[in-house]
Amino acid sequence: MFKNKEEFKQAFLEKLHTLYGECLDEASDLDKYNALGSMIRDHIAKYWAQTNKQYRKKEVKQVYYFSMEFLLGRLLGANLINLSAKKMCEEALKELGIDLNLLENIEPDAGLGNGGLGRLAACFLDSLASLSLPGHGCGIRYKYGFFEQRIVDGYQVELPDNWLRDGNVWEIRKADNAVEVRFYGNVRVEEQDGRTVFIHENYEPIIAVPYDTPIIGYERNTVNTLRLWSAEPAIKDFDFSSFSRGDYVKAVEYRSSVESISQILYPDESHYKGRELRLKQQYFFVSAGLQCIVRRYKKYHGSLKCFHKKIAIHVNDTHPVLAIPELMRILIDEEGMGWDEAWDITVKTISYTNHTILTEALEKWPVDMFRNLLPRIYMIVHEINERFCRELWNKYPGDWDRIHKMAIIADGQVKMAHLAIVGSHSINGVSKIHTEILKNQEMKNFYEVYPHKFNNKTNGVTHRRWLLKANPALANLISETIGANWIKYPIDLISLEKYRNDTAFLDKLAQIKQRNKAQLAKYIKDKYNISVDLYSIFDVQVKRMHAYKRQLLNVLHIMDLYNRLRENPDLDIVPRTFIFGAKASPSYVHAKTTIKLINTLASMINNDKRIKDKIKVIFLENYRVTLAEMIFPAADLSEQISTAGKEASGTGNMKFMMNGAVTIGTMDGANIEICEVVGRDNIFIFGLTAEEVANYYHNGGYCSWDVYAKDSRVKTVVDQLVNGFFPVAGEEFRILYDDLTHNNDPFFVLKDFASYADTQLEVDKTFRDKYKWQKMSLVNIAHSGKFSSDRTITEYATQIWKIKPEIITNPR
Ligand code: GPQ
Repeated sequence: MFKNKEEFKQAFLEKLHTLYGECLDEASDLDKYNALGSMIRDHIAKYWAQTNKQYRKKEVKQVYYFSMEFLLGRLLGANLINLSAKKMCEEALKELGIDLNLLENIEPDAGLGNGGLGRLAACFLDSLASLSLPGHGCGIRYKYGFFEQRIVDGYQVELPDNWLRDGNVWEIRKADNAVEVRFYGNVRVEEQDGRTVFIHENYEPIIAVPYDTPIIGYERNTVNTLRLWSAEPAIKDFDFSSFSRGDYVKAVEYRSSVESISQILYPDESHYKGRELRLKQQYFFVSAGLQCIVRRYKKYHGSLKCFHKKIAIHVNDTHPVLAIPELMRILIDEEGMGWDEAWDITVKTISYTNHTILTEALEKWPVDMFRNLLPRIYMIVHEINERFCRELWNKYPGDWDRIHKMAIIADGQVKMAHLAIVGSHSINGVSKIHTEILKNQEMKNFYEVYPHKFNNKTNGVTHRRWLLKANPALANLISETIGANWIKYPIDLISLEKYRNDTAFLDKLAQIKQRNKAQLAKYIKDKYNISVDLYSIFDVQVKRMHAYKRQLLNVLHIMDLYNRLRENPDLDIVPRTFIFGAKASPSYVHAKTTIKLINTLASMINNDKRIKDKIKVIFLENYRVTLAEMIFPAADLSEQISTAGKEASGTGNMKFMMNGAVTIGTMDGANIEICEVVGRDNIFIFGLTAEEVANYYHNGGYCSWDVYAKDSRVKTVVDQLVNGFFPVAGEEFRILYDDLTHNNDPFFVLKDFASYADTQLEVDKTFRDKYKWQKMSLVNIAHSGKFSSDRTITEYATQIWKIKPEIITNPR
């Protein structure tokens, strides 16, 4: 980035001058952070321009990843690494008396996502740029990101995440590229020169303004773009017509109703709630994004006839699926294309990823709401549905039931997943098992009609953030041992396999893990004043709080262990530190109650002198990307214990593995593929299989009460939820008790309890054999290359998007 430290220091001091008119000793940490960020932006500007210029000049095909969420986390550290400037920057700043680490900690997380789905999008952007692939992100610039979680008296309390308060040094507002998005109103149909035209009138116009963030590839010249849209009133300041009529209040209301569109990220993960504002958000960014892509394409190509040959649009779950009717609208209404040609282009342009089979996540918008908000788009969806149903009728004459089930519009609802399947050329699941479930169960009818559209793309995570950045000590050891090629070709990590019996190497691995554990322990001590045993097993479950992810299974097992310890304080166990991190959706009672349960249990256990500190329970508040970067490197055991068939893939499982944690998990999502590569000996598998679970769901035969009645350990811990064991809790945990017993335990927590507890005993036994454990850890790291998002993105690029790497030359 700079030739030498001297040059860097000079530039840094100048930056402080020009930005703030300050000398170093007057500058605040925030100013210093901004100066450094601004320097990086200056530096990459010419690469950014060169990237765009080359894409344009060579007319390379580009992909746009449309997503409601991009969970980026912090950018400073990641950018410095990708620019290979971290070391120099760190040293130069040090000479100025500045701690780079301290500046990194100034940056708020860009928390524009809920969890796995949003973080996957962020990993994909990193891999696209690092593989020199022409691919960009398109989303919403939420003013408030995912809420900040505080724990008060054991309860989750949500605070607004005002992440833009101190500005955002990475983004550039591009007011010139603003576009108009239209809501409400009505459609007038007219015949003009023998053609039917559709005129959308009396609509409410909204201005979409883009903010661009550079996405820097690792040791490449590539700088791609993440474009996030912000909603602004169409008429500057107030709606002057209302204003001049003296309707001041109405004018202000209009303004705030417009701004509300990009105000807040909805905190409901994998859960659909038919809110109009959410539908508005979806159309808002999809329409803005598409208009902007089409406008640029037309500028250089004139006609849109070959649009799909140069542009691919990927929709991340169904949230951006309005891209299908919106592209149809642009092609037909604005370009005057006929339906069939427009449809052909649209289907060839769009591809779709499904991220869950949970029915409560399926988006189904009420027809009335949809038609009222998006009258022209509704007409198009209606027409797509008519044509699709006709096609089905020809294929399945008389099979009303099937056609009704498959229709895009039925029972007063618009079914977004159906629209996504019909209007795209590729539908993928996110792990092998998930794709099989889609093909053979959830979307069976559609698979029968469009078998060629379905394919699997097992998820991956960027090893640059999750290993190189998060765990520099391990990354260094790996590079010293097998060379640094793995950073560009993560599959090379497999070379580590040959050290599996090298005790000297295994000792080095163990030392690094120990230091990472000490670092997390220090954080825990500083923040919660709890001391944890550095030689205990760090047993970690961090992810969104959900019934299907079964944090409750983990908790019930801890309660059982605690019971055994109280009976026998000398019980021979390896000490354990159970670590949780999880945010619950603010309205999800089961999830919030589980958080309260964990915290209640934690304070009981952590203060119980009788058990001699053998176990501790820690709930880490406000789990987010930045905290995750400290947690994964410190974990010994990775908890991936969802009900089999429910977790589409999981990606935390991959981050743990990459950092040498061993998995205890069910045969679910990507756990199955992790098991495949590391082998049964290097993972702890327990519980029902997806098939067994599906069988119980379809044919019955599971009675949780029987398990409760027969297994005394289960009965004891389940009873403890309501029998006064938690003295101050009263009836608080009754809903968990009821769910497990009277509601027949929908996620098979009790059914899997025995198998889980037995497997935990095996974990305990294995951990005592130091080298055995370290070897398992090593094997996990060595095989984690497959789970780099570089592998995933290469598959998307070659098999779905048909895009090729474009090496960006050095700009002048
Ligand atoms: N996922 Cl539908 C989310 O994070 N949010 C969602 O709204 C939906 C799915 C997750 C899914 O639960 C995980 O199993 C996946 O690993 C992840 O998406 C990425 O595919």
